[in-house]
Amino acid sequence: MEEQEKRGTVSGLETALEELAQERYAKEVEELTDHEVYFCLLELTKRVMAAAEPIRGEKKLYYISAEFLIGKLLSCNLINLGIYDQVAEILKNRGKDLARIEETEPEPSLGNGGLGRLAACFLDSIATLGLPGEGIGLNYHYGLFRQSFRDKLQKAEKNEWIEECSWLTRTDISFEVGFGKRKVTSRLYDIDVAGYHNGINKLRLFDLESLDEEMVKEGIGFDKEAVEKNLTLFLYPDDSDEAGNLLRIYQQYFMVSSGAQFILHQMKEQKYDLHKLYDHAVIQINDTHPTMVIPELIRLLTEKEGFAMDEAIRVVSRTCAYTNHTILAEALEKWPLKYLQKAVPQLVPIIRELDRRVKEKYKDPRVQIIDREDRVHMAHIDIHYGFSVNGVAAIHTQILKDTELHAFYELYPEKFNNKTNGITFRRWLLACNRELADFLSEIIGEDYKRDAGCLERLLQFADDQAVLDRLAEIKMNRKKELAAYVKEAEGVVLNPDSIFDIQIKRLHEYKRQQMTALYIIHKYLEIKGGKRPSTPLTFLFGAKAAPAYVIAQDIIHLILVLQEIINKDPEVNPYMTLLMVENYNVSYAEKLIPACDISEQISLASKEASGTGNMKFMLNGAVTLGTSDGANVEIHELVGDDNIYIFGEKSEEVIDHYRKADYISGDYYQKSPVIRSAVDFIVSREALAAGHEENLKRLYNELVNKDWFMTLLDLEDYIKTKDKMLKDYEDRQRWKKMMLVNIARAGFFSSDRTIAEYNRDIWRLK
Ligand code: 26V
Repeated sequence: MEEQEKRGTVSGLETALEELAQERYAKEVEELTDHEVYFCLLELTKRVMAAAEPIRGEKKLYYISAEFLIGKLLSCNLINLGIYDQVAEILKNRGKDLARIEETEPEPSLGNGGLGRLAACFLDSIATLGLPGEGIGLNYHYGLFRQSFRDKLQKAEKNEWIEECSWLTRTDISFEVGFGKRKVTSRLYDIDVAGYHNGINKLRLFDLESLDEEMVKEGIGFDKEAVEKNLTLFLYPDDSDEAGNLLRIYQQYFMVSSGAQFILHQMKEQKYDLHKLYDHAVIQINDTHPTMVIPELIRLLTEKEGFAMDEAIRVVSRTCAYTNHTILAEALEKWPLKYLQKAVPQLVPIIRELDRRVKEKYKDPRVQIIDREDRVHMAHIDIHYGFSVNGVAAIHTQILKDTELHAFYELYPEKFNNKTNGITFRRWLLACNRELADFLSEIIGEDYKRDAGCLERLLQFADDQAVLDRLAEIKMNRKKELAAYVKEAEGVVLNPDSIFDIQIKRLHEYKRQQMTALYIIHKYLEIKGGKRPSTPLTFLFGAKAAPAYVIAQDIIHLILVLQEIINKDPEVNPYMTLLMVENYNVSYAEKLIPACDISEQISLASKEASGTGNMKFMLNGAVTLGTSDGANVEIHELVGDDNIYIFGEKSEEVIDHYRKADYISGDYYQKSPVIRSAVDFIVSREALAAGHEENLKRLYNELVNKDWFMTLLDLEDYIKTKDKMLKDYEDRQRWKKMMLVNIARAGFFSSDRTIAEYNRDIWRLK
């Protein structure tokens, strides 16, 4: 700590910065461009972290995940190291603005959405709690694609994020990874993870030594067969064909084989007995993508360490734990055995042996690893050969136990547990809404930064006019800042006096962005008919869609068509604005969330395992409009009926509809004139004039004839509930109180709480 304080002195940092400016650019700090200052600060921060104490312990967690959506790192690292204010001050004295400098940092896009961002929040909390834990993943050079809109359609391009200076540090650790007869080399790169006023852990990212960036030609296209050159180019390449599927298996094996070898290497370095691996290592398997770590560890122990099969299985089973993040059937990985045979033939005998043992013990076909069609159910490997299975919100874990994984729950009730997700308050409050964080410190003290439960102290001020007004003022400031940014980035003017209604998340039918679009059409038709909202409305979307997901592309198209129609219409645009921001990512979320009034969390009940955006919005004083799904259920319990807007069918009813196959969207369409006119607008003359017939008709047909995620089922209730919410917004006093209660009750969703629970129930690190 003393050391940290010394490093933190203004003069120490100032001298170091001056020296770096000279070393790298032979310039004074004042003369540097913002991007050059960023490079100097990056180097400075890396040095501070390299000099700090690593977190140590007798037992270490390995959080293995195909995604770590870490976001920009500069400001969060400075905050966690306790030197943000000093650095900002030094820069200010030299005419530099830290916020502008942060803008020049490229964002690594090493994740798709919630699952990857959760892994990043967890790394922050693990280090903050002083627990020895490392992330293990892949260093994708182009990560998830960069999104742009052309002709009102999504275009995907590569996202180049690795610059000459980056947070990555190349190590001299490398491993051989074999795919049958082919062999490649994996190289380890590290990124330091600083805990909040605590020690340092590491994120370990493996990279393909023989990667060929030149392979990427148009957009995100590349030769999928050339595994020796392409493995760490992109995150989750398009898996709509066999080559894409095989590539995912290659990628996953590359990650787990490197990870397993690395873990055993670390254990041996410490001279630990591998027969007691579970006393020194716990491996948390983040969804099924890293499942092959189980057979791979068994292979390494039997082939290289002289273990008998029984013993290897016993040791590995006591070391690995599995987190389930979805019940969507199409997202549960099942690899055809013949693909595994082609990509990783060395694992097939082990997987067959694991399956044989299951079949010997249990006759129920639902729990077998290899099914009758010779598909390998990855989650089943995790459940049989891991010691813990957890869901990510109370309702999600309950559904796993009652339905999706019921047969497993009957076999192993003791393995099942819930760990409701959380978010790191460092990024999602201290960094993205400093003014709110400072105001909270002023009235309730700083304790909430270490113990998020202390936010409840805010409740004492529920009737304090000055506090309520100040919360509203801070919200207004964020809305103005967002409006300024959006004007610059997208060329669209937002009115900060309007209600900001925001839906930001991956595009998927189950999340039902199409339902918000139908509401917007409904409002548009009302305004055209002369019924104007008393407060103007701003609808903001951010969403990337998987390139091969056709209906998701159509939904984006519809939103962009509506955007043009609405924003161009002088009869409508004083009352309503619509914008889908380009390339929604973590950095954009950090601007959008603090500016939000209405947080849209409207997934079909039972389908969203947890959601974590819902927590970020709540923490920043937005009010949730949501279904009884995922963590919304727990938000509802915490804030009470008066401070949230819940609508729609409950999960039991939805699950029942699926079981009976009795939902017919056409009936809802026929029955309700409100629904019909909103849906019909999709293929109206106006919409077709602005958009493409093929996309719009396909979407229309999907909604009327299929609607697998039951949009029309909940649409009327959604309209009714949202209209009530808009009316309540007019009662400014009431709304400000709702903001306050939401912030005050958000403490439960700190990922520090989640990680403390993982440690208490699963990892037992100390
Ligand atoms: C994956 C796929 C793959 C292809 C087909 C469609 C599809 C749909 C969903 C997924 C999700 C995979 C797992 C995942 O990202 N789950 C998310 O995990 C978050 C962190 O626990 C949680 O908050 C989200 O509710 C959950 O969707």
